Amino acid sequence: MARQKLDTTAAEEALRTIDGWALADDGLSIHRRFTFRNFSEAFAFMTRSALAAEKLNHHPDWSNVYKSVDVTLSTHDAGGLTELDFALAKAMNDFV
Ligand code: H2B
Repeated sequence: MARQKLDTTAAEEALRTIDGWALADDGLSIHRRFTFRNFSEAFAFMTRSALAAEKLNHHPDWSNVYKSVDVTLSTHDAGGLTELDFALAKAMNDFV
């Protein structure tokens, strides 16, 4: 999958295809807060997401506090957003 940096227009277009994610002010990343019923569900989501990330060889910047998981996606090698970020965002949405 392309690790080619998307311009802002392409990123905004891709963003419309995934629920719940927002573009950072600098346009270089997307983020979403996932909130679950308890820690166990939050951690199960992280486990599934981690396996999806490994498959894509594309990894989230994230943090977990109790039942919420904050995720930021960006392609560090490209210095911004690529198709990979949107592929991982879609995969994560499917685990909710
Ligand atoms: N994850 C993210 N989010 N951005 C990257 O640029 C990236 C990655 N690069 N996971 C990958 C791994 C790269 O370092 C390896 C060598 O493919």
